[in-house]
Amino acid sequence: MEEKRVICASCDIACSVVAQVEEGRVVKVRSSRNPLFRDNICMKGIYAPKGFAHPNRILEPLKRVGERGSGEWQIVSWETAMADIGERLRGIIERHGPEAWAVSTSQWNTSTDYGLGRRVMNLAGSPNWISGVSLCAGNTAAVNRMTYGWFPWPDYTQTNCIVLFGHNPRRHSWTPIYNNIRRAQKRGAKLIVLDPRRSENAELADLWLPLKAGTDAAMCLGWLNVILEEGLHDEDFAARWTHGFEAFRERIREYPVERVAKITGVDAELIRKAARTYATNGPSVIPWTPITDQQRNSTSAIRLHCALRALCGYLDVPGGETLQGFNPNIVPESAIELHGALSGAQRAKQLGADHHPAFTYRGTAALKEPTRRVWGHEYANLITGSYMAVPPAVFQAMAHADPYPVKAFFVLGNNALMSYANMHLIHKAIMNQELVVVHEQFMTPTAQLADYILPGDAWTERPWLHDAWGWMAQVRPSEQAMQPPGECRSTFEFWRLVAIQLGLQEQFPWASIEEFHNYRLKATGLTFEEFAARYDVYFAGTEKFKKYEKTGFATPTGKVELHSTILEDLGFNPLPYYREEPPPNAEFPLALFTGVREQEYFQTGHRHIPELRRRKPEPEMYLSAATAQRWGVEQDEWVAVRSKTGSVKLRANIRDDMPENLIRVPHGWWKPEMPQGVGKLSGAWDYADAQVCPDDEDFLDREQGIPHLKGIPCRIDKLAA
Ligand SMILES: Nc1nc2c(c(=O)[nH]1)N[C@H]1C(S)=C(S)[C@@H](COP(=O)(O)OP(=O)(O)OC[C@H]3O[C@@H](n4cnc5c(=O)[nH]c(N)nc54)[C@H](O)[C@@H]3O)O[C@H]1N2
Ligand SMILES: Nc1nc2c(c(=O)[nH]1)N[C@H]1C(S)=C(S)[C@@H](COP(=O)(O)OP(=O)(O)OC[C@H]3O[C@@H](n4cnc5c(=O)[nH]c(N)nc54)[C@H](O)[C@@H]3O)O[C@H]1N2
Ligand code: SF4
Ligand SMILES: [Mo]
Repeated sequence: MEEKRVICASCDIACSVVAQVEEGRVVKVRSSRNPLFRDNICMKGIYAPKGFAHPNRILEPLKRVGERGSGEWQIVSWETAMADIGERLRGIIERHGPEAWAVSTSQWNTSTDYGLGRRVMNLAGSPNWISGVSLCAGNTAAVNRMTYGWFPWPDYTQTNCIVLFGHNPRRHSWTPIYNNIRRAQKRGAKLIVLDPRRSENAELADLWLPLKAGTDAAMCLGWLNVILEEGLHDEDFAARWTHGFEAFRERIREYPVERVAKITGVDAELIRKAARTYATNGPSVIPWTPITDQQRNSTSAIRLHCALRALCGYLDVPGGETLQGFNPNIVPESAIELHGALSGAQRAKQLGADHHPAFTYRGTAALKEPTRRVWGHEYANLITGSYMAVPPAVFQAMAHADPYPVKAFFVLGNNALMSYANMHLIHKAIMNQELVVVHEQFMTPTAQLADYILPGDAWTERPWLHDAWGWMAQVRPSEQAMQPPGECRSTFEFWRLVAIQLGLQEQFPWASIEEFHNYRLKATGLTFEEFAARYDVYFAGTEKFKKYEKTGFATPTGKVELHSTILEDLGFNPLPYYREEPPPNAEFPLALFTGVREQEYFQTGHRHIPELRRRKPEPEMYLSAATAQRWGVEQDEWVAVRSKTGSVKLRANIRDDMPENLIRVPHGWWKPEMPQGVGKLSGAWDYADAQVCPDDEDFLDREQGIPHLKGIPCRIDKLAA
């Protein structure tokens, strides 16, 4: 038996693990013996080889032969598929301009396409790239950059206090973060959890603040009110290193604790106690949380997290939150992407940038010079969350040619139909395309609507360099453990072939993925093979703390922008604020949130793996006993949860961790065993939460245009037997 050191990509947290190989196939995945990674593995990683060897795996390129979504496919070669795709894409670009080509990718691609997709799009002239990272980490990275020029990583090893805004890592959900938190607690670090539900982490916390869903920004305003009024902040830092402190303080005065208690539903004294603990028991950390990525006050909430870190003196100090910069010995994805190649005229066409610019080219333009000054590159695309188009605007253009037509849609490692808000619009958008290309491992509901499905390889089947999402200055190698089955090929290969079709070979000079990795590692003097043999993890030797004392922050003012000059220039409120919820509504008196990730699956994936599916066969809504009683819902009864945009069928699970009038809707359910094709989509029309998530302006964050998934008005309807 042979062993290979690989990086798991069965979720997006990227554990370093070991693959055991017999007769050219991975038979088992176990945890690494390196003490840094030893405890990091979950059931999804363990069952990954079964998932990849499953008969549902797509092994050959498929060309649609019937109507779109008819489920009639013909097997073709990669060469035939790519020639036809190339010809049709060139035609669409000729007729409608390169902006008529949109691409949607996911977290997977932050680790597996290395920025090559953006490179090809930028060279071809399309600014319309979207991704799940607009709802998860990427947008937080972009808003952090707007405030202090980089996205910090918490120093779990030395922190004294961890604050989780909703975020709830468990043994089988983002295991490395779960382990980091538990180790810190064992050392004596305090844990503060803000969650409407008594979550697993709330159970283990020193303080639990059961706030109303969607009110995180208001809570932060309350904390800052306590901290500034009681003088618990770092005055020296505020004076020397922040821009707009006095105006910010005035804004904070508008949110006395009593007002915040009313908005959030949390006792005023508990709010004070938590704020004091954060400010005086430091260094404290607020690890990035997807919860505030998915709210209509997202930009304010994220900026308030930034302000808390900065004003309490926790930025770039041991035990606080570190601004690590680029690893100087590897070519960063931000440089591979060649954003400079996209003309000003094409940038200006980026969809959504006029109304919701925060993470678009327009919103990030003012960071170019400061980023070069401080971090040595003009573009810093951390977690690929900057320079994106706005998803709802892209779907609008695809469905209604508004403001111009988008006619080609490429989807890589992403179940786009189900992974944004308003599935009805996304469905219409996809049906209205001339060319839909999906690079996938499985016949997802999105793939069922494609013209071409190209079979993707898996993380055990390719050599890979993980650059920590550009977030930390570390690089980890992942060895290829086996050959991909059938005709499965990597995203690298996909983009190489697209580049050839668009006549861009010169700017895509790498014939193989190894050559490309060697190019990225050149400054280390090692080839990928040598690098992988030598390192489990490679840290860059940059200065560790308070680098800003030498360079300033990478913002237009060189300071932490509590008052954002960027937002001001874009015509938005430069100070954080709280936008009140719409008043309760007689038709939809309950609220729902999507989330509480399933420990057995990653997002919309993995339901085909029997060992995992047995553990959680059906999509479950959670509700409290009192809410169930009021709505006449029995345990295990199937009901419809309806919002103004649609409804989903779910099995009721009455739980004592749920507060009243709040419903949990699970994300991403479809059943691979159910009938495929238009109108059915393997149960996506029954279960997919994207149907109940609205995307009208009331439910979009103003600055970013991302949808509100935490606190959507809804009701419960009985299902006919
Ligand atoms: N409505 C709604 N939308 C959401 C969310 C929500 O709660 N509700 N959550 C948001 C969040 S937090 C996230 S992270 C995103 C996640 O959105 P995505 O990143 O799109 O995640 P998945 O749903 O897992 O879809 C990934 C797809 O890639 C395929 N795949 C896996 N590995 C590979 C590979 O190596 N190569 C290729 N070619 N394909 C691969 C899988 O089979 C799967 O179909 O969704 C966001 N969107
Ligand atoms: N096994 C497994 N692990 C995963 C994933 C998976 O699909 N499966 N997905 C991964 C991904 S991409 C992500 S983004 C993370 C997400 O993982 P988490 O960050 O843990 O998010 P959730 O599990 O969706 O919800 C966490 C908590 O948020 C609370 N909550 C709901 N609404 C609000 C609100 O408005 N404010 C606050 N403060 N809390 C609220 C819920 O009650 C819940 O307890 O999980 C990752 N880990
Ligand atoms: S938490 Fe599980 S699925 Fe995610 S990377 Fe680690 S082993 Fe893989
Ligand atoms: Mo996520």
